[in-house]
Amino acid sequence: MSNTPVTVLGLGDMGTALARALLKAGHRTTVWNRTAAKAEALVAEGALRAETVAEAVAASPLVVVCLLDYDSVRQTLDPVAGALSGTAVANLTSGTPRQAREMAAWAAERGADYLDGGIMAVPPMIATPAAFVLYSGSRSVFETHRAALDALAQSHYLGEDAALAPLQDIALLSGMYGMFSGILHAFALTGSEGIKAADFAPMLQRWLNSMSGAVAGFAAQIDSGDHAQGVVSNLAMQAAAYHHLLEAAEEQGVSPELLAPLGPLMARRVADGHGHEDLSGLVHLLRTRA
Ligand code: FVH
Repeated sequence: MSNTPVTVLGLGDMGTALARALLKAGHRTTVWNRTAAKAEALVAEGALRAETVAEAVAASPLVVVCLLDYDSVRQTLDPVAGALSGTAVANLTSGTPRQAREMAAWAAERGADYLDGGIMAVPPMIATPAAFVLYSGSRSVFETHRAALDALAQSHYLGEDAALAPLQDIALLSGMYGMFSGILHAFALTGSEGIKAADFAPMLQRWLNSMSGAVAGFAAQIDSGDHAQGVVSNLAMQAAAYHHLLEAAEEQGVSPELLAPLGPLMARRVADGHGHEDLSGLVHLLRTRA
């Protein structure tokens, strides 16, 4: 169904970008926000303002929720729970896999069709080719409302378990923050000798681009369980070299706190007899739940 009427609950930076994308794609877009003034710009662009959550939910078959966290989602939806039967709820609020499963159960008890989503974009990226959204939960909501969802970003449906989208969203963000940690440490280190960040940045970017090629190799080793497969730089060598990173930080007066946790993990894995393998074997030390 194209041009389905859509309601957007939550007009923070992200909710506003989502509502604007829906308007631009020609959807009748009803908006609600706790602080009503945030709806004004969108209303000027053609959105319909709902005075209450109940009015907003009644306005459209698809309700996109983009609030701060799952507590605010429950605070917003609890009072209208009785009116959700038959409504498709696409909750794009960030949360954990457990929260998504609980929200899906809560929605099912009220007869609502629930789709969870993880937005892999910042607001200016919405409705550009760079943005994608991970979805999990009701396949029927995803398929029925695909056109509206595609107006926001490229859509990826991961499966019926509502936890799948937040799990992979958080995994992607974890990878990102690991990379950001290394970037910040690298700039602190070069800055300790007065090298301007802008001068070092192109080399850092080149190195990270080339090292991102390791992702596929690690994945093959993790899936096969053979961490020695195709190893180029073995763990024993890397553990010894990693010590230099921590020592250099100390010598240069840079805190090693963003880098430090990896050192003991490498040492443990080498001590356990895996020095000939690759770094990918560290996943066994991270998985504390069988
Ligand atoms: N912005 C980003 O870069 C990221 C990208 C990836 C996905 N996240 C997640 O999207 C959710 C919303 O993020 P946001 O950027 O829109 O956040 P804010 O601009 O801070 O707006 C928060 C909205 O939530 C409303 N709100 C907060 N608490 C309550 C509550 N108890 N009851 C009802 N509404 C509530 C708030 O309303 P108001 O303060 O304007 O009245 C805003 O509408 C989020 O999960 C990100 O992690 C964004």
